[in-house]
Amino acid sequence: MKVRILIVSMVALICYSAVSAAVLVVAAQQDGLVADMTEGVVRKIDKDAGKITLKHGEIKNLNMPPMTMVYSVHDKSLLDAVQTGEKVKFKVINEGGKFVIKEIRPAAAPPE
Ligand SMILES: [Cu+2]
Repeated sequence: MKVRILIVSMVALICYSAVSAAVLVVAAQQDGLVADMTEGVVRKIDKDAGKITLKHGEIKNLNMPPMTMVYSVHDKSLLDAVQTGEKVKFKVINEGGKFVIKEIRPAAAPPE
């Protein structure tokens, strides 16, 4: 009888863990914490303001269709790696309603 209770408890615990993990992944995706690299072309760089204008493809983690728009960067030094007119790959997240680029690099560069 004790063994049976133990097995039932273990199964319950495993199910609970699996559900918790799945819920966390979904929550992270909705917050944009799990972000894919998106392709884009640099239209304009404003280093003083820490902003970059990108013509970008679909951004799956933000559910955003292709368009041209201005983004803030997490750190102004990120802008040193790219140039106007260049094809880039970037990672953007939604930080409390504000889209912030966390990572950006020339599309030709190998991933780190
Ligand atoms: Cu956009």
